[in-house]
Formats: sequence, structure tokens, C-alpha cells
Amino acid sequence: TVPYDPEVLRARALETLLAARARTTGLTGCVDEDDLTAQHSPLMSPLVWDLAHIGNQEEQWLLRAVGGRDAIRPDIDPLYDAFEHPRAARPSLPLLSPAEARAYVAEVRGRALDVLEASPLRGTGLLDGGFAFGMIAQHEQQHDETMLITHQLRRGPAALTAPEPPPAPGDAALLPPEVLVPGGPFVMGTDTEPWALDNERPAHRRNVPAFFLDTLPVTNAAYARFLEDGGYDDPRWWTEAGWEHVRRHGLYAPRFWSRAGGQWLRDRFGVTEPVPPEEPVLHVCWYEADAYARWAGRRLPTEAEWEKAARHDPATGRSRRYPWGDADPGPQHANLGQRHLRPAPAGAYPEGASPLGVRQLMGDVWEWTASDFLPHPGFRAFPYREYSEVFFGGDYKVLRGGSFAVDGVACRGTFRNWDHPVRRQIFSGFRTARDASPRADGGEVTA
Ligand code: AVJ
Ligand code: FE
Repeated sequence: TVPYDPEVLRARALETLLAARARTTGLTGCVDEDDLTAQHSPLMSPLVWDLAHIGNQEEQWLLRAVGGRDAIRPDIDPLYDAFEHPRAARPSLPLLSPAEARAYVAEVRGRALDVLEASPLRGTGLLDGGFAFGMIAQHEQQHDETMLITHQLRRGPAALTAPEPPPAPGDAALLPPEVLVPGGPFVMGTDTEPWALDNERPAHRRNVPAFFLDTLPVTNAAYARFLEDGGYDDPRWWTEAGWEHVRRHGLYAPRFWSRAGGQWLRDRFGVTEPVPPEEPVLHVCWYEADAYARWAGRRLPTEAEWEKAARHDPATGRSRRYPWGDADPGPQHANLGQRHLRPAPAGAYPEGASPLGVRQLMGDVWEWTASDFLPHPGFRAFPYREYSEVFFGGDYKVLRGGSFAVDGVACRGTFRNWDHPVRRQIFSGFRTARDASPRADGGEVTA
């Protein structure tokens, strides 16, 4: 059982479920019916599919599995099963209409809150620490990020506005370009986060030799130098599969970039603007991130290196929940929850720095790592194989940290995301690393 007060977790479950629904309502309420049911890209579902899928998962887990209630709409389960129908096929299914989907998710939610009220949040399994409620709040927030990607792909006038302008870049120019992460073991993964998903578990020791990591994510200005140096035309920088991919699809710059009047422009949620040089590069695939790193004489960090940089406190030897410590994310720590509707400039959020001074590990852009998506040693699928297990060993690379579109409930030092190496409609960027000489590990013991 988790070392948290069940009543604190009950309040947090309620708060995070309500916050997720407010965001879902915003993302589906700012466009008309046609926009909700249209396919904006074959890569994405219609928004109305995500909406009803959110409700259907909530019905299955909170009403049926936890609450032991009868099904409201067992007939629609197959329509909203992500494994039954590929995204491109979903617009032609007999989906609930926007009005029906709204009524359905509201009815499910009303009953889910009754179940929350009535459930003891201790013991083992789905109820321990309110896990099922945290899982469903995270699931809704993950689909909110998916819907924001659909909004990015949607054509037409802007439908979304940023709640707040982004912060200033701060002291970026004064920071050392890279930090040395000393070698030795650290604890990767977790046994104690009540709402950590199955792929983040269990905690285990990993030895990570000394390495250097970029203090900041790679910026648009840095990435543009790779373009100007002919990076996309030079097979030396690309893996074989990456070169094949850029040639076949004619890639020449990050997705949503275009060239006009001698400068790079980008489309962002229906507005075209000059590419902001100081912002972390966004909408690059793994192949592009990997090629840039090789061009720069560097490499992508492994997933273990990334997590060590984000969590390991050299002063205590402990792994923190977040780079800044154990406190839940606050607005001073990281750019989350689509607050700025864009990444913040590199160097922002100094209060979110890791013990070694690495910035913006959480929020802003998902960071591609060198690693394939694999289970931690001792992994057990929970509560369903289709969340993580069926993806292990597939054609997926791990992304860490979370983008500006991730909510704090789905953001942790241990949180793992994954996608195909060709994907770039997602809010993906990266930072680079290099090996340190063996002497740089400070003589720490190795596991
Ligand atoms: C963890 C983001 C890869 O969107 O496919 C949502 C999350 N799983 N519903 C995805 C998820 C089931 C998942 N990712
Ligand atoms: Fe889902």
C-alpha cells in the first residue's frame, strides 16, 4: 500500500478529474460540429472520437471495474477501442454525435464521482492510493494532448488562445552549455508514486557512466544552423533508416515550417509567425533529432541518462520525484498544461532546474532519447496489457519530460512516453549528450 493519506488522494483525484474535464470541454467547445467530426489528418481521430473514448475508458475502469456498476453503453465499447480501429478509419464509424458524446461523458462522470465518494482508497490493486482515479485523470489529459495535436493539424482560423504569454528567456546566455553528470548508480523508476503507470515501475538501480548533457533543449536557432549547413542533404548525419525516410518524404525542416522572404516561418494553431530563434525546436522526428546530434558531434542521451540527470541528487544519492525536488509541479517550475500554448524560451523556468543545473527537463517539449521502449526489470502489466506491454520491443523510441501540452498530473521524473521514430506532429524536441572521459566519474562505485 502506498505511503499517502487516502483522504488527501481523494481530494486530489476529484481536483484532477475536474481539471481534466475543464480542459476537454475547452478543446471540444471552441470549434463547430463539422470540425468535431472531421478528420483533420489521417494520423488523428476526429475530436469527437477522443471525447467519447475518454468517457468510455472512464466507464470501463471507474464505473464497471472499480464501482462494480452495470454498463451504461456496452454496445459502444468496440467503437472506442483504440486497437479495433486505426485512427484513419474512425471517421467512417457510426460514432456518437457531438451532442450524444457530451451527454455520455457527463453521465459517466456523475456516476464516477459517486464511486469516488464511496471507495476506500487503500488496499491493493486499482483502489490503492486512488490509482484508478489518477489513471483516468491522466488518460483524459493524455487525450487532451492528442486533441491539441489535432488542433495543430487543423486548417482554418485559430480556435485556441494562450491563457498567459510565455516568460522571458532569462539568463540563458550566461549558462554553461552543458553539465557533467557524474558516473555511478542511481535509482530509476518508482515503487512509491501512487499514480505512476505500470511502465514506470519498479524502482531499480542502474549504473550510468559519467556523461555531459545540454543544459537547455536544442533551440530553433541551433537547429536552423543544421539546416543552413545542408544537414538534410548529407547522408553522413543520418542513420540508414533516417536517410531513407527523409529522402522518400522530401523532409527539409521541422514539420509546420516554411520558407518565405528569406526567413523561416511556422504555423502554430492557425497563426503563421517567424520561427522564434530562442524557443526549443518542436515537431522534429527521432531521425531528425538523431541526425542533428551527430552533425553537432554529439548524440541523444539514453533514457537512463535522461532520468539520472532529471532525478539524481548527487548530494544525497537519492532520486527525486522531479528535477526541482519532491513538490508537485507548480507554475514556477515548468511550462505545463498548455498555459502558454507554446514552449517557453530556452533558459526559462530557473526554479525548475535539476540539482546539477539542467533546465526545462519537464514541460516545454517532449525530449527524444536514444532508447527503445522496453520494460524496466521486474515489470508487471497493470491494470491492462494494452497500456504499455504490447508496445515493448516495437518500433518505438522513448520520449521523456513532457511538453507544454502535458498536465502536471501526467508529468513525473519517471513518466515515459513513446512513439514511432518518424512521428513529428507530436510536441517533440530534444537535447544532446556526449560521453565523459572515465576520469570524470569522480571515482564513484559502479553497480
Ligand atoms: C503514452 C501517449 C503513447 O496516446 O497512445 C492514451 C497514451 N494510452 N490512451 C497514446 C494512451 C491509451 C498513449 N501514449
Ligand atoms: Fe486512450
